Amino acid sequence: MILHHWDTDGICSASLLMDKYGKQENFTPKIGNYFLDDEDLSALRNYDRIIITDMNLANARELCDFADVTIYDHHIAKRVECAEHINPYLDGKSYPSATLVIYEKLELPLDHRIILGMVGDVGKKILERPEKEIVKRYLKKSGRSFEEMESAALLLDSSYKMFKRQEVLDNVFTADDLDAILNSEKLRKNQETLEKEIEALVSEAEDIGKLTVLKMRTEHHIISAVAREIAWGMGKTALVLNEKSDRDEIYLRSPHTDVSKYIDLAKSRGYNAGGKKEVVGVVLPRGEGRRFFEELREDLS
Ligand SMILES: [Mn+2]
Repeated sequence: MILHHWDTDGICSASLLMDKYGKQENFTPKIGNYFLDDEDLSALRNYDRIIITDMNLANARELCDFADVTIYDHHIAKRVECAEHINPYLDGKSYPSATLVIYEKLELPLDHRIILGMVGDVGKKILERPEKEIVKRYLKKSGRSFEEMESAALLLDSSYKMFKRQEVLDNVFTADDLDAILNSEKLRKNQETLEKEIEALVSEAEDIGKLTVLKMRTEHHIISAVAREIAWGMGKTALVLNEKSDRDEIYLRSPHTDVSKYIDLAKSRGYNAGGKKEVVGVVLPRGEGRRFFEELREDLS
């Protein structure tokens, strides 16, 4: 059983692992959950061998109660002692993708999946990192363009953005064929729907001086894409609230200011929060988003 993240890097990592460990069943936590809930755990209880990739699951240890666990990852993480834990971060090394960890560790041939993992996770910025040499080597060898890599990563990411968990799982079995990704009718349809929706939402954003704010309601997993469009398009800090049927989400992105202190503020309120210097993502119980959104708006104004 291979348990993986729902994004391009997770899909490509699972596909690479199947080359090594054989075709097998795969699983992803519910989209948006960085942990296994009770339903997930009981579904996994039938497996005595589980490989986790591209996810730092809060409760991975629980799998060791019934399975041999191996982890291939690149996130900031603490060592899971009961598992075979392969993550260069544990030795202080930062890798742009889990696909690159797997590529090196298992000495696999270089193909598009290794590149897609990196492009999916870090985008164009990969061309400013030392790993750009690997990207260039692949593009030269294959005759493909960097733009094709970007398109394929967006297409694979469209499944989780549309909240299609089964489609994410299915994508693992076509990810070894780059043309199958690029020509997939269903993925293209997803992408079209998402682009239209993002464009419509971005046009609703309100410019209030130092800040651009947006309150929206969508079930799709696009808050980060919407905030990025607003922040980069307007050149201002973007603050976005999404009120979903089961939870509220807040996303803050600044093109120039360090906003990471708001991660701790959100955590101190008991909310789920994460991010980096320039981005903050917060998940709140349904109905609690508005108050925190107004507080952030005031503080940032
Ligand atoms: Mn990743």
